[in-house]
Amino acid sequence: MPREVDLSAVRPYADHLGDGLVQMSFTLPVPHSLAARKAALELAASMGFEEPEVVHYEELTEGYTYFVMYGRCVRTVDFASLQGEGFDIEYMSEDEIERFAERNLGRRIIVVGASTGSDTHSVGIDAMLNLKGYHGHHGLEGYHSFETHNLGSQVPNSVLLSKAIEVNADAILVSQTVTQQNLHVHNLTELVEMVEAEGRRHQLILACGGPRVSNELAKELGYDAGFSKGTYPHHLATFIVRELVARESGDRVPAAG
Ligand code: B12
Repeated sequence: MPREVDLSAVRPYADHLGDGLVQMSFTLPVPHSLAARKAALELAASMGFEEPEVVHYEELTEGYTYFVMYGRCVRTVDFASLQGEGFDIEYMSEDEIERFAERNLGRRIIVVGASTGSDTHSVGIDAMLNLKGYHGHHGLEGYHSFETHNLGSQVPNSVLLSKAIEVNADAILVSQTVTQQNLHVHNLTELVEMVEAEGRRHQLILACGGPRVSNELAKELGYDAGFSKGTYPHHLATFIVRELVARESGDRVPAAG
């Protein structure tokens, strides 16, 4: 019989429940040496890990050492208090999305997407929109219920918005990867301001994504939803079809996480 988990005091699991064992890896900008190994052990201890252990370390490049370590985490988190907060959404499968859209909208959903501003990272938006998709889940281009326009990377917000207006889009999708000097916040905010200035905010779904974008940040900046690492196209598609149907029927649905 598996032991019952105390959900009010959860800690990492490795060999047995509650052992707190964590594997971690990092690089220190110091030459590969015994002193480097000692430094990694001290650092892990000061992070709060008990019984830290270096299981592997090697020179990454001259003057840099890469470590793989184990440590015992003695802290816990109260998972019970985080449940029932509406964090988790039940996503539909691709087939379910197609049927839901067909039944409730009966038309194709037009989406326009890009990686905006000076950001050249296109893999995120391609993962969402292009046929080849991501991890075996093809992008919205492969859905019958979606018409997609992927403008690529380094797209000015003005160009993205013009395209959305030209094709009468239902949703604008933005990807932001570079966060240095809060560039993502600047780009994302500029687009919302432009959409609002054009008086189009109420007729467009605005969604953004990227490794450092969260649903909370997106909402703060005036978007309907934000998506981060681990997002698959059907997560985005579920959000869009539900949101559109809710808007068209005058109801509200919970936003995606
Ligand atoms: C590939 C890559 C590049 C390629 C990009 C090629 C391309 N065509 O995209 C090249 C070599 C061009 C590049 C350039 C640069 N890069 Co780069 N790059 C990467 C790298 C290795 C992988 C990024 C990636 O493709 N991830 C895979 C995709 C699938 O993940 P993702 O973007 O997170 O997308 C997922 C989610 O976030 C979400 N998502 C993303 N967008 C969207 C949008 C919507 C609407 C939705 C719903 C979901 C969603 O869904 C996706 C799937 O789950 C990362 C490091 C890393 N390992 O992550 C650095 C990294 C992103 N790059 C970085 C940097 C700094 C740069 C440069 C500035 C370097 C330089 N000094 O020149 C330049 C960028 C210049 C510019 N003007 O933008 C930094 C960013 C640091 C930061 N936080 O600001 C990183 C983190 C590397 C690092 N550790 O320093 N890079």
